[in-house]
Amino acid sequence: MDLFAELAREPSVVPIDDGAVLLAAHLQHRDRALLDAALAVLSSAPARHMPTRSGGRISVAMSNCGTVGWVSDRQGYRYDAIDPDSGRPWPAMPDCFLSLAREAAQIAGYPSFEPDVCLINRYEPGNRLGLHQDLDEGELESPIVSVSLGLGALFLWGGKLRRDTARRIPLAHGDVMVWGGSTRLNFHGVHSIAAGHHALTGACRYNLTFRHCGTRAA
Ligand SMILES: O=C(O)CCC(=O)C(=O)O
Ligand SMILES: [Mn+2]
Repeated sequence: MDLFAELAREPSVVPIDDGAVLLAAHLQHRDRALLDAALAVLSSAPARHMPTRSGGRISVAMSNCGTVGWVSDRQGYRYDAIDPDSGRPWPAMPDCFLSLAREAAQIAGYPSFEPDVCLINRYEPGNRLGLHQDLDEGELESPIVSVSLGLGALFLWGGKLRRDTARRIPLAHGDVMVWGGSTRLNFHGVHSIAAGHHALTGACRYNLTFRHCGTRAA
């Protein structure tokens, strides 16, 4: 799909589940500024394949901005105010990230969302994210706001239990998924990314996942 075809997509709000909506084609002309801001963050805190407790590496390359960042290592998952690769605080959250996340949450019915962390995921073809719950945050009242840039993806939207059948929801450049309330802890994931080229991002997909972590950082 070329850039002009994508810009021609009409924004729409698609109900997905109780508390979960897809803001399709929501970014419109803001995509380049968001991508530039993400790349600026990554130039000071490069995306990396974080180690896992079991000794492997996460398939998706990740980094963060905000007052804390989500990290994985041999000790497990947690939020930390310091980037373990640099020993420095994570880069500040860019203003255009904050305003977009607040706006998307508001449209989805979460008017007081104040993200303090944005996890930046960089997917290359073949990268995937297995079914998981976002449950490392200090409070679970706030929603998750998840922005897609670049190559398309099949988002797996599961249920309360890992074994629940997951729907496959196609996500395109400019789409924003928001979930919270009674589905805040639903299992979700991303199917292996297909090869392709995107006019703005080349052969990759970026995902910005905004969360409110609160006081649980180490
Ligand atoms: O890449 C996505 O669309 C989802 C990312 C996600 O679920 C996460 O980072 O926890
Ligand atoms: Mn997640």
